[in-house]
Amino acid sequence: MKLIIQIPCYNEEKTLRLALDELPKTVEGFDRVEILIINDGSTDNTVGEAKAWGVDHLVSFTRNKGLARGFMAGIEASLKAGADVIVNTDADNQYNAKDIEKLCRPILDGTADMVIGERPINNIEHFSCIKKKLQNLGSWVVRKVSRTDIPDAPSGFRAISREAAYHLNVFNDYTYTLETIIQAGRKNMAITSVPVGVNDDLRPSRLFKSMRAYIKRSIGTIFRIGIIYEPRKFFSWIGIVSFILGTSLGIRWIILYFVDPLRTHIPSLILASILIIMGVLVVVMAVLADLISVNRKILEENQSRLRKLENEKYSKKS
Ligand SMILES: Nc1nc2c(ncn2[C@@H]2O[C@H](COP(=O)(O)OP(=O)(O)O)[C@@H](O)[C@H]2O)c(=O)[nH]1
Ligand SMILES: [Mg+2]
Repeated sequence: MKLIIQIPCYNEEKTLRLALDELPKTVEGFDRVEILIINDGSTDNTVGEAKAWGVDHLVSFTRNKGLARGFMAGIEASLKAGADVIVNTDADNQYNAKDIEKLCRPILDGTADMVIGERPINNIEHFSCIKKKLQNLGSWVVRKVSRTDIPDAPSGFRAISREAAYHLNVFNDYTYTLETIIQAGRKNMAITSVPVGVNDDLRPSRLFKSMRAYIKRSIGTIFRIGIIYEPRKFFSWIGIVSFILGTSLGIRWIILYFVDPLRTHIPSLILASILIIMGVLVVVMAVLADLISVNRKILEENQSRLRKLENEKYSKKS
C-alpha cells in the first residue's frame, strides 16, 4: 500500500521546508509514504526548496493556474505514481501532520472513500469572529447542497482513496474544497470527517484575501455546482413559478373581463402571456438540461474508466 502526501504550493519558499519536516516518514497501514509537490507557477524558490528537501514527485506549472487546477494535477500525478491513498495538506504547515494516520484510517478500514479533517474552527485564535461564522455558514450550505454531514467543508486536509480519485472532477478555478464534497455526496461516495489539530499561523491566508471576495466566490461556486448537479430541478422551479404566476394573472384577467367590461386590462394580458410562454420554455429547457446532464454523467464515467486504464498501463510499465 502506497500513501502519497500532496502539497499544492504557490510561492511557499518560507514555510515549505517546515511543513515537509513535519510530515511522517511512515504511516501505519502503508508500506511506502511518498511526497508530491505541486508548484503552481511560483516565482520564488519553492521548487529549489522542494528539490533540496528531496521530495519524491514534483508537478510544475509554468504559470499560476489556481488551487483547483493544482489540486487536480496532483491527484492525476498521484494516481500515475500508484497511490492507494492520497492525502492533501497545506504548505504553510497549517494542519497537524501527525493526524495523517487518523485521516487515512477510515479508508484503510474500508468505511470511507474520502475523509475530511475537521479543524477546531471555534477555538482557532487567529481566525476572526466573522471568519469563524462564515466558515461555519459555508459548511452548513455545503452540507445541504451535498446531502452530507461534513462539519468543516473548506478544510484542505483530506484523504482520498484511489477509487474516489478516479471519479473526481473540479470545474471551477478557485478552490476544490467545496466542489469535491458536493460531488462526493452527489455521487454517493462514502465521505466522513475526523477531528484534526492545527498549528500556529505562519502567514496570512492566500485564499481568504477579503471577506467580500471570499463570500462572492464561495456562493458562486456552490450555486454553479448546484445547477450542474440538479439542472432539471433548477430550471423546473423557475419555469413552474413563472407559469403559475402567468396563469393566475390570466385567470384574474378573465374575471375582470366579465366584471369590468369597460376596461381592457391589456397590460395584465400581455404580462400573463409572457409569463406563461416563459414558463413553458423554461420547463422545456429543464428537460434539455436533464438530457445534457445524462451526457455529462456518461462522459464522467468514461473519464474515470480512461484514468483507470491509463494508470494500469503506467503501473505495468514501471
Ligand atoms: N496550486 C496552487 N496552490 C495555491 C494557490 N494559492 C494557494 N495555494 C496553496 O493552497 C494551500 C492553501 O492555501 P492557504 O493560503 O493556506 O489557504 P487557507 O489554508 O484556506 O487559508 C497552500 O498550500 C498554498 O500554497 C494557487 O494559486 N495555486
Ligand atoms: Mg493554509
